[in-house]
Amino acid sequence: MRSADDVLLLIDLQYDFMPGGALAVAHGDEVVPVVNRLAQGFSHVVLTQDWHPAQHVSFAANHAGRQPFETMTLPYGEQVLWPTHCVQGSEGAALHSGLDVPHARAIIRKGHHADVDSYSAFLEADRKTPTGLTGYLREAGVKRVYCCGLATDYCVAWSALDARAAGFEAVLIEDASRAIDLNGSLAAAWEQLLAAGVTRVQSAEVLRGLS
Ligand code: VGL
Ligand code: ZN
Repeated sequence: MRSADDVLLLIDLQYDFMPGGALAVAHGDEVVPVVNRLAQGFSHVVLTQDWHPAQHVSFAANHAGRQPFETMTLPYGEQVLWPTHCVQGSEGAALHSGLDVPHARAIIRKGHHADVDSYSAFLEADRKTPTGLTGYLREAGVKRVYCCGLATDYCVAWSALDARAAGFEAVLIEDASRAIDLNGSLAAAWEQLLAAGVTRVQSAEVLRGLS
């Protein structure tokens, strides 16, 4: 079992990011058994849920004439316009029923402000509004955050980068994550992650206690 210094952060394991979902990540469902195994080794597990109001600014459908996967400039910067996904309370926003993490302590819902997106579990896309996760983890004595889930190049990467920025050690478990990979976003994300000091590991190393 991992020490109380460590948390496993399971990101956005929701139906809309699974094959057949509104914003499907290829092979996204393959991570479910992997994260279930990982979770057995952590006493502290936290989940996130992407959790948007129907009128959310990141939805292409809310911008006349715009298509999914185009980008648009918003007051806080560039925003990819996504298919409508993870609408609060919808089936697509529900966590995958194959997740086996009954001991998870908290679920952080993010992207709930209609006018700001939040890929990160720590800080919204305006780069100013905290979700509260930093304070929660600090109070719980966490030093190291193991990140995995969906999608590697968006919510997992941004969360790992913000974990580092908040002063935690950050580890991204590559094979417990899958990417969207839009216009080279996966390679760009890894470049940023490694430059920021995020450690790239495989689940087998974590399970063997080597990482
Ligand atoms: C995500 C795009 C939009 C993610 C969430 O979970 O990576 N990506 N909303
Ligand atoms: Zn979203």
